[in-house]
Amino acid sequence: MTTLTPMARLRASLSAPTHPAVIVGAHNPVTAALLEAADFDGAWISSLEMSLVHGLEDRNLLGIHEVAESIHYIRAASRLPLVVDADNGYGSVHSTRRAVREFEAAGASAVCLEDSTFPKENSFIDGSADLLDVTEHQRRISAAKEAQKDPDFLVIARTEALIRGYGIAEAVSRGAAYAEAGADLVLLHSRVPRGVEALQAAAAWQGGVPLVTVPTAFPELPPSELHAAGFSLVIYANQLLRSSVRAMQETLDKLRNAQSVEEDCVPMQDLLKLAEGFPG
Ligand code: SPV
Ligand code: MG
Repeated sequence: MTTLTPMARLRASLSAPTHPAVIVGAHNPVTAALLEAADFDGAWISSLEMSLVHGLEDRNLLGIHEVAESIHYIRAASRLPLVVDADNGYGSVHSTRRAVREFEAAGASAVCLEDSTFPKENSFIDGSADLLDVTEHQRRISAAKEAQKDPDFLVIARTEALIRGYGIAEAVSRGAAYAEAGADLVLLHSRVPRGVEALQAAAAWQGGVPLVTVPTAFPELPPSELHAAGFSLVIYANQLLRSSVRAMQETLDKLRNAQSVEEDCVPMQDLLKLAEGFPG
């Protein structure tokens, strides 16, 4: 059994020579326990997934305390490294600082901070959210680094420059500015199909810190290929919620038609076994 802390494990998994660290969105303790059993490198606590399971849109509506409480329950059920999507730091340097303190205390191993204005919008919505001034996001990144307690805690700086149509040069220069401000990793988020833009941005990257990608729009590129293109961390942000919604819809259709769904369900014993790993 490993004796490394979740934070140290995450750091170690980022420097594997031939493959990236791969983490997956976990929106509750059950999904985190499944990820741990399946031997992933960590869980992504996604703002989209967490907003949806709280019955909210992904628009900065979740509060710091609500996210911290969710981290607390997930941490109690799992030793996985937890990378928390902290949106834009909830709107200010002060709220960023508080979020990092609360999230680390609740069990987070890393936070991701994006340069969107408040209120943010999900990256797959063509809305009115724009980019923060570079210097303001640099101040939030620095504040996050100052607020962390454990030296192994990681701060990922994310730019929405590609998402909002500002182009590769702007994304790369923003990423470099955030690395200068202290970010441990940089995420140049893109939703252009086949990873065309993400791969070009990675090829242009000279910011000196490792790159992160969220391949929602280019799922056909396997982690090995993304690693070869320069990405050290790959985040499958929402696949477990999306696949479980599909499974629930299919089960509901069958129940509505009085068909058996037993073959589609894990046995009751599997649920009870999962619960054995949770705090008593
Ligand atoms: C999330 O999972 O909340 C993310 C990734 O931030 S995205 O949905 O692409 O914005
Ligand atoms: Mg998000």
